[in-house]
Amino acid sequence: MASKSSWGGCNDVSPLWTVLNKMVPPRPNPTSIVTTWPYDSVRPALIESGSTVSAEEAERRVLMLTNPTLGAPYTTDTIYAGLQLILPGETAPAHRHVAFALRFIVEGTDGFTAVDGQKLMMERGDVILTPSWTWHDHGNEGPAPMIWLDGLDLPVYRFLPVNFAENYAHPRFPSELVKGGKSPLKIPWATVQQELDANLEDRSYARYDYRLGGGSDGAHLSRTISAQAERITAGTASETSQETCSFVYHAYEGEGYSTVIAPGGEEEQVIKWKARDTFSVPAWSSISHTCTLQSGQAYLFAINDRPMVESLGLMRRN
Ligand code: 1HN
Repeated sequence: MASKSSWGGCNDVSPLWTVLNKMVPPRPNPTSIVTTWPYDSVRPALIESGSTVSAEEAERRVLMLTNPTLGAPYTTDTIYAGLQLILPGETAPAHRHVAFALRFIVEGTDGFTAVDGQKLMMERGDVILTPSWTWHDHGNEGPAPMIWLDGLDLPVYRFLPVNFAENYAHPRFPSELVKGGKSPLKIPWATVQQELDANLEDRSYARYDYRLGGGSDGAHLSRTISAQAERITAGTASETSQETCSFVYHAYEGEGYSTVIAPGGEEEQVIKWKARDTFSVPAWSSISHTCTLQSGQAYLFAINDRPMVESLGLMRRN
């Protein structure tokens, strides 16, 4: 039973004046905290899960990246992320749900996601979209494990409880390989890196916001969560930014560190990263990325909640 509140002999009322400050704080106050998931720690556990449960049995064999202050499904206050494994020959059966998903491919070849009949092959760095209520299944026709980072808008459905799912009658939804591999539901890494590397000599830092259709004026990848990628030249740091968005960062290539000051916190946290590491950044954190390579570039991918924050008129930045 829910805990009872009462005041002045009246049931189911509670005095606002004792909690007003907490409800209307002097600055944005996310509950989630900066958390890191080094790939060297998560990968062995994920591979172990491969001998514990099959993809078919699990439906989705995923290690969720859970924020310690909130637990599942929270990686940040608004974003869910997890690492999913499909072994050679396995199928993750077809289903559909209201929640939107995007995937960033971390390792493996010849894996696929089929979305409403389009079979999309997965390659490292690709982003694959599963829009709300589209049938989707995954498979691995290659010789090695396929691993990717899932981003979903699941936390949204804790306050808008309208998410639900349906299983397809068969493991696979009928699909056909997409001709030429091109689809609005797949954004290859090469196109993103091309954007980031434009004017490489003039800019030590670049950010690319993923948009539907690829142009700079298209819509975000969904109405809830989207993604961005960043490039940092060796030996340089990005300017510090602070936004009312939260982020799940994933290092694509290179090495470096990010310095983060969470809202209300005085202490700077230094998050060291290299390729395939993941870390969460709460809303309204001050953040700057440094690439510690001797030469070349580091590339970061990040899932963000920009679409929600913008469309609700809540975007603020410094
Ligand atoms: C889901 O459907 C997938 O389709 C991945 O691969 C992760 C986490 C929670 C709920 C549904 C997928 C998920 C999920």
